[in-house]
Amino acid sequence: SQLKVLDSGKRGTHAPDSADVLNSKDAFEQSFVRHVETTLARNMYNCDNLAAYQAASETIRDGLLIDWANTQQKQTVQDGKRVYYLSLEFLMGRAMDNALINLKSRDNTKQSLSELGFNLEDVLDQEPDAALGNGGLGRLAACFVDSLSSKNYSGWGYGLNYQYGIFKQMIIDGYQVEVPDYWLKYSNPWEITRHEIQIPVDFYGYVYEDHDPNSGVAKKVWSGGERVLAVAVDFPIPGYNTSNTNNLRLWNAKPTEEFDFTKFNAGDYQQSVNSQQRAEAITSVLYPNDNFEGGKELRLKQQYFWVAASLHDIVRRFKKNHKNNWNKFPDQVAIQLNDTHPTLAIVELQRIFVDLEGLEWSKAWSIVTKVFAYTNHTVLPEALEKWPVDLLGRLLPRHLEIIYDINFFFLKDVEKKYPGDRDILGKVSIIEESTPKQIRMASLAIVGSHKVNGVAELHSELIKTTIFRDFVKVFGEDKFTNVTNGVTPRRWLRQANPLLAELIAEKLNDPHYEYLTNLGSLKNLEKFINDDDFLKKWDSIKFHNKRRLAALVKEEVGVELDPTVLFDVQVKRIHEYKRQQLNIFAVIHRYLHIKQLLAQGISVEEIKLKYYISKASIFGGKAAPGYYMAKTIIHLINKVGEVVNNDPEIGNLLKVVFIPDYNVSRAEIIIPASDLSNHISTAGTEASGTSNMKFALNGGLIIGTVDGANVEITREIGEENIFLFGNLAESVEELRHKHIYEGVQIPGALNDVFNAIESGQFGHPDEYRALVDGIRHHGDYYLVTDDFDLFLETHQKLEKVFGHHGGDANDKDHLHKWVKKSVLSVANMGFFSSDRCIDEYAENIWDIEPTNQ
Ligand code: T68
Repeated sequence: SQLKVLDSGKRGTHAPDSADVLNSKDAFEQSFVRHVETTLARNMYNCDNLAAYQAASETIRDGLLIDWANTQQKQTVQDGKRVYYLSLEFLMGRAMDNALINLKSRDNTKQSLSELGFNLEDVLDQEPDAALGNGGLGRLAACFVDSLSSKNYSGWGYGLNYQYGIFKQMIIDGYQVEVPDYWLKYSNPWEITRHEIQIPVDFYGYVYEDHDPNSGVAKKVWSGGERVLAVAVDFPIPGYNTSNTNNLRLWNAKPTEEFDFTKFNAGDYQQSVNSQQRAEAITSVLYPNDNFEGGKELRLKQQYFWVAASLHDIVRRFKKNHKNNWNKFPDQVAIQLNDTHPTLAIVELQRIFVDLEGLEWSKAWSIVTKVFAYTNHTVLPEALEKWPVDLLGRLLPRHLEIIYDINFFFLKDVEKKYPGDRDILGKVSIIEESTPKQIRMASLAIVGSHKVNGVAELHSELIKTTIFRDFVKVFGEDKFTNVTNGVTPRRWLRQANPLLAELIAEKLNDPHYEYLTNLGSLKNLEKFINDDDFLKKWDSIKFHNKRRLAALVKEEVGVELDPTVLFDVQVKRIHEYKRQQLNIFAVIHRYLHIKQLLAQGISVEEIKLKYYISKASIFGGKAAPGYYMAKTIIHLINKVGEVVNNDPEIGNLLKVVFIPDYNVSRAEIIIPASDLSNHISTAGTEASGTSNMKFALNGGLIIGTVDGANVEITREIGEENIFLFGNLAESVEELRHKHIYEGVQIPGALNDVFNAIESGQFGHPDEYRALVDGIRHHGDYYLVTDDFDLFLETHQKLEKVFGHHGGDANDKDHLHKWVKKSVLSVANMGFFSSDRCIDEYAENIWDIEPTNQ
């Protein structure tokens, strides 16, 4: 059928109108063939799936670029306020299916490709993930740009175009092995390099004072020592059901043409080229730490490079329309800081105003603080950014002076409010008087912003009473607010779970899927809660999705999962605070108990009826390469899997798998297939969590602690539809204290688990020494012992609800207990759309309104 195109005279005709490629099969096919022949320089006879992906995405991109250009023009003419979302991570995943869905071009493309002899799913599967992020924070940024476009806001993302995204994870002998992710192996059809947009960024050097020859006024001049160019690379972000197409601008670092002639003339050609080569290193690799700060110089260089380029771009754009009418700047520009990573933007804008534009300090500062707002994503002390003063002073000497000045004026105000209170001055100072002295980036971000927000209610309350307590005293409560996270239903429902999205559209009588931008309408699903036919359909979609996941597991892990058993999932970055160890310890306990029952002569059938339903425990997630304890947890999960899965007595009663290389496209398969997912962080440690929302939106139930957004999910869907357990955040401090002063009490069930681990059942016990001893002898900081029995009890309870339906869709008990909870969850998840979230930012923080379309 590939020949059909060649026969039907589609070659050699003039280029089709780019907009038509989205809606007309003829136009798509013509463009596709043209891209195969010209862009790829291949021909239709040797066009494989990869080439088909490339030609198809070039074709879709052509369609996309028209909307993109029109949007940029319209926004420039309307000249309204724009928000800039500064994030060091954008975890976009694949672009093609998302573009097809948002542009409503999926059917046309599927049919066209089929006529050309290709299967859309296979073609989509060729695309590498754009994995320029670690976890929740990076994926949140990706959901936000989708919502900004879909809700017709004028909003750009700014970030870095890493050549290497988060590493690929392989599991070898049960250990994590990191492989570089060179995602740009083939040219990336979704990025447009703007060679004409090049912004010089300086590092190092020194500061001197210059005097205006006329006025004699002193002025600071920074003479940089190393110059790198920031080259813009743009990614169009299509909105759903709208032509509004915003821009995501990621920077590439390139050498300047400047050349070290002193070295060259001294005969050292190699050296003079070397320093130039170093430039590219700045945007070469994403730091693979989630909720941890390593304090590396190159990381600080990345931050300043990105922030300087973005701000100069923003200021340049402002000046085009408004010259130096700086009073208007806050009416035109809002900048959101995604965590403290872009905090230097505050300092850079102050420097631009004072040093380059000649504004008076306090005038400049009053503009700066109207522009910025800061989002906090963690209370974990090891994740709070601090930079040594001497490192920052060497890399950015002028910026260090400005930070000191900001701190000086700020502390003067604090002193006025709390005369003679040395204690509070030390606590809120931007400079930590430690050895070495450090700059507290969160303090700087708070002082330079007009709003500070947490990402779920509990978290936003916690930051006010713990890490930012003293700033609340200084600035008052109103500066601190909450915006509960959300996720985009386009990717996390329509794209990941097309069958469920379709059933919902049918039930809501919404053939154009308008509920995807109005997620509150899911509420109408409640009307069908007593419709057995509907419940059966609902359950059979889950079953279908479980088979899809089972096929992935078979392919990747070699283990056969029975899709009728409970799929019990925990996929997220591996971190002690997220407590994958609690989960795997409970799995070991279950295995040991089953073995004990079998040894007593109780049959598998009897165990299934009286003790445990059949289940598969499914894990996935990456550990930071330097995080030993997280890697130990991965190893234990894999070793337990080896033992359990190869135990001939166990059969489908229990399986344990670790899916390697958890990423966005794997999440799209795993999440819709979950019956139950784990969100079991130590209370008060998980700021929000966003996968909890994705699972619930796909009809999976949650077992979780009273932490992060679990609290609001419970409020929305009802406490009878979620399985909460564990100690509360308010008890954590006291329990930790007790562990230290009275010793850790190991519950009997957990002790059995530890004994089994120490007997060598899962490999040499030394492998797990740190993990077990951390609990037994080093204070059990994450309260595994306190929550272990509660976790087991909650499992007993929920497994009764799930029942033994064994995939039998006629099991009324399962249908009426579990599946109803599933439907009620989905029906009440409307609040967690990132559209709602973006509307809240727009109204309460950015003061912007949607553009006219
Ligand atoms: C996550 N943070 C929070 N950090 O842990 C999660 N950290 O609760 C929340 O839902 C999510 O942010 C969105 O708000 C992260 O993902 C990082 O990845 C990170 C990256 C670099 C440095 C520190």
